[in-house]
Amino acid sequence: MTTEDGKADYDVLIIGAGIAGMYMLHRLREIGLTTRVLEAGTDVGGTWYWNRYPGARFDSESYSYGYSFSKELLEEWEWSEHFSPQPENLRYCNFVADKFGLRRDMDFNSKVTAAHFNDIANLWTLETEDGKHRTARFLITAIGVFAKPMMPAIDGIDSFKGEAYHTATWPHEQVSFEGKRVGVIGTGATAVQLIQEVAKTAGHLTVFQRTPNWCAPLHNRPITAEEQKEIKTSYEEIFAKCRASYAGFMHDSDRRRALQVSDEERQAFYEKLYREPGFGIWMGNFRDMLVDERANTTISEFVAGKIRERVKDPAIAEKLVPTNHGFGTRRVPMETHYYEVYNQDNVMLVDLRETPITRIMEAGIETSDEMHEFDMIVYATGFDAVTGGYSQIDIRGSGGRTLTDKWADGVRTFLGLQIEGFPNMFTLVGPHNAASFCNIPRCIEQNVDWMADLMTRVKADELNRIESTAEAEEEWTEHVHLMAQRMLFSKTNSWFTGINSNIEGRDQRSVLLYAGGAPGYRDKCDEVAAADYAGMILH
Ligand code: NA7
Repeated sequence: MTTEDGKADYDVLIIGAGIAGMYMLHRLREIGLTTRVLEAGTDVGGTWYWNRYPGARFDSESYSYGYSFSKELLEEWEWSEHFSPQPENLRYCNFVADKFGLRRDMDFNSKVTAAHFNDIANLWTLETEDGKHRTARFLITAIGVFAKPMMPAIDGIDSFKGEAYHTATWPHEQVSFEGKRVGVIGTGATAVQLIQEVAKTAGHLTVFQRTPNWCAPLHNRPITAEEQKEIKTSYEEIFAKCRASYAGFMHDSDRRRALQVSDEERQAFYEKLYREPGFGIWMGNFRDMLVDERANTTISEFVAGKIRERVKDPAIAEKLVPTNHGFGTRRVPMETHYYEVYNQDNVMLVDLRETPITRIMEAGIETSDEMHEFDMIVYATGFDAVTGGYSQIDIRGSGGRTLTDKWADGVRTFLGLQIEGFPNMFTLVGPHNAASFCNIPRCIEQNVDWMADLMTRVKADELNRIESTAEAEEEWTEHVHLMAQRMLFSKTNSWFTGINSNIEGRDQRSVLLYAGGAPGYRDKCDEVAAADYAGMILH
């Protein structure tokens, strides 16, 4: 593993100490590769480190979310709720880091600003914000899909004099809403979790909604002692179920088509799904629900009915019913009494389609018809999702070509794990990777295990350079596009399709996610490995 001009600092540098970076480090250590993780935060946890806003929790069953690789870990750790809250999730990440001694190979407060590949020496040089440089033969990004929070592009945003927070950079100290006038911008999965909490204690809460989403009940509850025992003995089945499912969840689609059954049967099935915990209503629904518009309309109408039942004021209920997309074609926010919040006297819904925000001022938010004064504004405005984490690092591959330039006309990858022209760089949970649309840890483990096999080969054969061919990239990218085309989500605007109103030029849909399902994706990765990494050149 030496280079022409000496030895690289490490065999592998990993960016990110979240679920993916932690497990990748663990596997590379086992292989005996020197590895360093660079993390912008002050500790491990990734998503669960940054997104500390009240209400943040899993939408996956807790026991289907944790790592599966260590029997001992599964035995030792106990989740307290079926859908665990952020503080516990972060404790879990810390528990794993302690158990496997991960921190000794991690540098915190080390935000990577640049990563340049040297074609002659075949190594990557990474620069961090503090000006330090580190080199490695291989670079593995483990930055997730939500690495770059987005503030809304609204005039006067810096002039507000009260407290202001973005949900993804939430303070480590307790934030109190008690008696305050709070404004929340956004109604995505994050906002829905947060709003339920703020409404409990705020003096007054104003929600600024631009696009209503189809939310579904989470039905969270504590795990009883009996259930705990049951969970411990059924981990194998739980993970097998996730492994067989389209997106790594404990829910997989029903084999029937929506219109194949009678109206009564369909209605009864929807009622059952609505009563059940978790993503069943999204991932365990009729098989054609996310691909056939007629099937999709039936579930949309059902959920619209539920919203109208739950929200007392019919005018407010109508504002909360989505009109421009069908159920499940954007990320389904999971909720606990979310709709009932709008029955409270201290909560007001502002529909930005009727009265858009004109600017933010010292005292609050001005819309086209009113000035709303606040003590606190919370921006639940999401992320520059999927690719944003890459664009904020100056990544240059072979011949100094930037990744921004490479992806200027659209994302292209091989398996969502490598990019032609960027040798020795691998993207865990990258765009076009099944992990970007998955119960993420399940797909992370697949990504990492596959990488670990490749790195075992690197070590055994003393490989210096691995790159994907342009043909392999072309073929995979075409396949990803084909898979996306059949899904209804590709016809709607959301982070799934790369739309972001806060970034100039991001008003055209693109294909970022792999919609072919996790099992098919795993098979394809295994095929590539079995064919001696067909599509990649190993030197
Ligand atoms: P999302 O799902 O991207 O939601 C962002 C929300 O913020 C959404 O309601 C947006 O409305 C709204 N938004 C964004 N910019 C503005 C401006 N400028 N004005 C008004 N409203 C705005 O992000 P989340 O954090 O909720 O969820 C991201 C993922 O994290 C989620 O899918 C989970 O997988 C975990 P819009 O819909 O664009 O009209």
